[in-house]
Amino acid sequence: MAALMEGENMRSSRRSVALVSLVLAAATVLGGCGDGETDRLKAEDGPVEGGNAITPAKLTAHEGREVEIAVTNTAKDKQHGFKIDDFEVEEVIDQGKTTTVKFKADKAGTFKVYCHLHPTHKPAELVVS
Ligand SMILES: [Cu+2]
Repeated sequence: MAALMEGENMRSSRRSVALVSLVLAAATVLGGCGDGETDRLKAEDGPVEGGNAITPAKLTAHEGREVEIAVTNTAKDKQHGFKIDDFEVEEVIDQGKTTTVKFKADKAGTFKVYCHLHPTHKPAELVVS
């Protein structure tokens, strides 16, 4: 019985060592590349006064960075889309849910951010500079 338990402890401590090495290796890789910065943004997609809109109307990001936009569909009754052609972003978000889209802002400019499900849904713009 004692021997069994000892064996179990050995195994779990070896597993911890392996886990720590893995975390250290990951930290080294991530810390090693200088352009690993991420712009984290939030947007809402759904009903506003007079219709539907993606807000804020202007989202900004830095050229060359990874971008994460947490998009919340604020509608109670239907799905909305979130699309940015230039960065191949296309999502359909269920009502009340938040989806995080990720892409690399690898070019500068002003890009249309829109709902591809509803043509009258007011778009926003993404400015990368
Ligand atoms: Cu929509």
